[in-house]
Amino acid sequence: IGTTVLGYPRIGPDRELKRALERYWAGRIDASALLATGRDLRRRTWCELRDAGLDSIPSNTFSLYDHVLDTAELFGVLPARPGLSPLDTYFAAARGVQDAPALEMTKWFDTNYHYLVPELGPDAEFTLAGTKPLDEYREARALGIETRPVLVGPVTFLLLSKATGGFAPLDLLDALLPRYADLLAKLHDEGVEWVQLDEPAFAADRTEAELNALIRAYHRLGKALSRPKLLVAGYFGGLGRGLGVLARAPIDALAVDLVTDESFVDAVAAEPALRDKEVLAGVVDGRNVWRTDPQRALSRAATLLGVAKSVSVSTSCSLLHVPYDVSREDLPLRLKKRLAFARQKVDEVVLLGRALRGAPAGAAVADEAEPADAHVRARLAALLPEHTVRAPYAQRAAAQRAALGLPPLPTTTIGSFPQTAEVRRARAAHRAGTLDDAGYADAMRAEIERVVRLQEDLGLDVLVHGEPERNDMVQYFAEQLAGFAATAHGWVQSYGSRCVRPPILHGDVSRPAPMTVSWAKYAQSLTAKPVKGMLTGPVTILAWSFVRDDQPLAETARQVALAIRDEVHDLEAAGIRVVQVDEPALRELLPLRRARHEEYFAWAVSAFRLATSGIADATQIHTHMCYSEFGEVLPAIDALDADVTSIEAARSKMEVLTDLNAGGFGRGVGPGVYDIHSPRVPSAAEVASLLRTAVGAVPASRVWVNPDCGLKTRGYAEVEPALRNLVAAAREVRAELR
Ligand code: THG
Ligand code: ZN
Repeated sequence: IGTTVLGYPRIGPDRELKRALERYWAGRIDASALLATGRDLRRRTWCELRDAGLDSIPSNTFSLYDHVLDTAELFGVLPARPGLSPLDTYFAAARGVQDAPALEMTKWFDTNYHYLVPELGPDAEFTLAGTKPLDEYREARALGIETRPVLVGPVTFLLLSKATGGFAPLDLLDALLPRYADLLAKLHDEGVEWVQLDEPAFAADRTEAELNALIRAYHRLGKALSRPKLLVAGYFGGLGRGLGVLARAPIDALAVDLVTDESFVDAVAAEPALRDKEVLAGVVDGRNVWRTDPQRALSRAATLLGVAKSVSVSTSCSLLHVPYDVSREDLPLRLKKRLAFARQKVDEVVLLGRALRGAPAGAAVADEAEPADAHVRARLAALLPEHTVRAPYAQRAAAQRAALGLPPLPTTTIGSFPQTAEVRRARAAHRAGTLDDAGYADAMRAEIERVVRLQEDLGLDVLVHGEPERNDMVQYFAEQLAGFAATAHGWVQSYGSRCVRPPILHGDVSRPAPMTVSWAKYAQSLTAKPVKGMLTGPVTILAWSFVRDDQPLAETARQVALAIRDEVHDLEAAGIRVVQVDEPALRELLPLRRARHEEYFAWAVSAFRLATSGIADATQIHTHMCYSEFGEVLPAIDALDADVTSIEAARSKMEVLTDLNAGGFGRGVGPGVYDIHSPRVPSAAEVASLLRTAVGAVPASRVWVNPDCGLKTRGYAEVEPALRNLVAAAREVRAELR
């Protein structure tokens, strides 16, 4: 198969796809213009990969929204929408339409990419309904480029799906496999030589039944009479027992991730059944932005020579998770020389592939490591266990009751208020240099005042400043912390047309100056009610950045935690009595293998506690979690020792409370009672009913009343009445408590 990459970014180097999608949804361009943008992006990608000298070029890695959604469409299991075109039926599943909500969205393994969760009923009927892999193969061939169609493998596809109604998705495997076989036959007839089937689900712990499904699937597909050669890719970690299964399966090649878990290379080298397989050694990290050390990568790949029929070089996973091209970035040269984005990683793969066949390898990465910050190192070295411990909760709770004087069932919001066009304009003008610092500060203060007055008028108990000055909850802090760099074009797809620009954490982290204090202090000056200071926690800052890989994550987490701790202390000194430190990504960084959980929890929890201790008992620490199922991390949430935890629960109807209780969680909790992901305004009666459930599950003295997430993406037309209803509901249930 030769040198290749497992996938490539698809949003466009200048987010061309994002723009085309959003214009199409707004009715400003038609379907043919949207599809033309997609075609153009695919052509540019294939030509680029060919010109770079890869031996095998992937296709079907493009998607108009999401590749799992594409797979559901391909096999005919999207909800039908009579009256809509196939394209709009696809988008209806992704985004919802009037009266029909979108499919659920969730994190793609431990990445910051989100996929759509296919829903399969017990009598789901798979059909080979689509032709996308075939169409894209033909499209490339018309350009004179032979490609390798990439598909989500059948077992991973089912494991990522949701079964509706008392059965496991894997029960449908035997119904699905014939359709994959049909597709393989069609591709074979078309002249396709290789197909790639992705099975990243086996980088996580899997049951006996799931491993058996993997055996069955690849026995069935491998034995198919008419098929291209099969490459199965397992990534985001070592394959555990899946390795032996795939090595023994009648497939032709296996792609392994030799980056995420370095010890996996030994398991692969010790697998005798690989001798009749081609192996793609994933030695170029597909998820991070650091240049590959050619000597280390080569020696890893070379370990497999003689073990497999042939060995070639690839990325550890799809390059979907990194930006396009570092050469466009204006960054300090010393840093830039150490970086490789997707385009550069392709060159690395080509060079390493040649070196593996005897050509001279590139020079070892000789670049200067970042100089250590002696002050940061000394502070870390001086930390003691007591720096992560606060007084017992009961003592803190009493001090906070006295200091804050809040009613029972206190009301608050998660932090951000709607970002009006005016606010965005002011931020953009400031960035562009057409609005000076003073003018910008005036605009922000005006917005903060408006938001504070509104909250007083609504009757909320703990106020926020509304965060008009922030773009993204990680980027905002990264821009102000030493040790981080920001990119100009480094967009990475988060879901559909939405992107993030993860900052690059490249050196020792410290906080040169307060980051949020002036805004919080200004907001507090406008009201007698407590204003919450709003910060992002160390785990989430790491999760949503590209992080240096030359020291343990735990060490980097402690540096970030110290910087946040400095900010917490300055907020307290400035008279802020409540500080919220958000950790929405606590679940996301949870390792895929259970054996690694304990170690993760230890450093993640201790980083949060380091950031939030050393303050007065009366200073109240809040945290907020969203975007995930929290079952597996409940013990860690408890261990954070925050005084109040607000958590996404509006859609799961307060189930999380029962879980928290079962886990012995004994502090304040704010189950979200208003689903901000929907434009619907909940009635006061509806919120009151959720609150009654909450006070039934948790002692009323510990229940807080809040929406389930920040309000940044909503409009005031919905937010104002919704918050009014939320306050009314709190008052109603409060009255019932007496
Ligand atoms: N920040 C970061 N990662 C995240 C989130 C975040 N991952 C999880 C979740 N939140 C993902 N959600 C979103 C929601 C909206 C957008 C991106 C991710 C979004 N992005 C703008 C866009 O694509 O137009 C760009 C924003 C910008 O200008 O920076 O709307 O909150 N890091
Ligand atoms: Zn949230």
